[in-house]
Amino acid sequence: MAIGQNFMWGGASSAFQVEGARDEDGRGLSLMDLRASSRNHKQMDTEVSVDQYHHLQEDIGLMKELGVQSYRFSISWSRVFPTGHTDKPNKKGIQYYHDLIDGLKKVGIKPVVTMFHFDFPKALYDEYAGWNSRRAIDDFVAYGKFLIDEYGKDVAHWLTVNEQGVIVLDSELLGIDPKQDKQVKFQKAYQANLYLWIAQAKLYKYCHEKYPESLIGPAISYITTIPYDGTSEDVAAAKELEDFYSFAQMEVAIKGTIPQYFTRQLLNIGINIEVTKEDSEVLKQGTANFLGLNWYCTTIVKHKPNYFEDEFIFNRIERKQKPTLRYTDWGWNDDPTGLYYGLRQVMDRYPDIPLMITECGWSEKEKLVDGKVHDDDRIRYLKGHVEALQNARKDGVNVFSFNVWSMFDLLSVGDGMEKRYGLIYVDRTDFDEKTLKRYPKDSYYWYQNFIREYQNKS
Ligand code: BGP
Repeated sequence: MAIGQNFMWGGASSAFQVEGARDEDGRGLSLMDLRASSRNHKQMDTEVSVDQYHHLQEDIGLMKELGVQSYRFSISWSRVFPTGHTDKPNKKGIQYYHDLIDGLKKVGIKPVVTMFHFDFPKALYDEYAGWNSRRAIDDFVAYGKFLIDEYGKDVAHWLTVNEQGVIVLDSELLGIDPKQDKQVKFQKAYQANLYLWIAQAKLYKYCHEKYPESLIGPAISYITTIPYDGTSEDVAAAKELEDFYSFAQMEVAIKGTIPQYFTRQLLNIGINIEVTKEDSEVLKQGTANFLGLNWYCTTIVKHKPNYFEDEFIFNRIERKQKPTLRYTDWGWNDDPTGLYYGLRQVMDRYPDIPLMITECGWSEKEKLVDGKVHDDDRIRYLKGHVEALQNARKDGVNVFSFNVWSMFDLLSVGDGMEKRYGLIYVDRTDFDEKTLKRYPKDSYYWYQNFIREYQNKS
């Protein structure tokens, strides 16, 4: 694809982070709702969130005005199937996503649809402990096949699972008690990791058979990992962490085999994953034909003195900051060259696989003043990253879409409404729903102008 041709500039969100309407129209609860209600007061308020459910047409209108070509969102499994099982569909839930997809189509925006973005149905968790059981594979596959059958004629880009690397490390997302013994926790989490891989392989295969033209793959948390200084130990540590955390996920999706470095890393800490012959066959037979990359910042690592001991990679490094880089209040840096370098690395490994940036963004604590938000730091971050992406394309990287995280202010997974990412401000705080009115920030107008100019040039 030549530069400029059919490129999709867009924005992203996920169901529990924007929809609200938690208890409406027959929706069932998810594990994210439980996590939310275990927090103080209304922080992480999935009950209302930023209420996209009731602002759908207005939000689509704002995206149309912005001039984007894609909107990445996720489907809430428990809105479509409140019990998690496909034999009990929720008509209103199914209709909501038809309305969203049709609404986008009408204004020329392509839907990029995530099947599972952290929000596992509570009912299935109560039944058999969710991803901690092999039974989750069949239920997820049935749900995913339903989505492909129901929406597939209007959806050309599917993302199966969002950030599996994060799900496995944040055991609450798997319903595993975070206070449990570390060894037990990791054993369960990495076994669940296998079940997630198997389920996705089955869906890749199904989608290729049913819609050979469509693209389907995972949304990987890709953290480009940089050595702190020039020592070979730091270079090796950076490679090992990046391989274990990000590339192992890509390898399984694209090649259908579990890399030895991944298995060895787990064996080092006494974790042995049960992989049957049949599992290996399933992984081989179903592979992704594109990759979504959630890319925010680089991680800069320094090795610890015990570097060559048989220890988990996470314990053998420390994360460092570079004074030359800007950081958000949450310690995420602005390092666009890291994106360029990361994309080059992915191209080296998978030259034939099209890539999409499924998330990329800058967080701030923000206040509305006279109906405006002057988010210059976000503009600077985005400018740098779209430029890095274009440089990667000039060098032959087949990246065909960039989706800003996030289109609207939404519930941050870690920090509720305090940590804002949106191009569009939503008038609410953690503890006060306020008016929920939408206000385009300065970055919205910057992006609008950028997209226009890009189109005029190409
Ligand atoms: C990714 C998730 C998103 C989003 C983002 C920012 O891990 O896919 O859902 O939230 O990171 O993270 P946070 O909200 O913790 O700042």
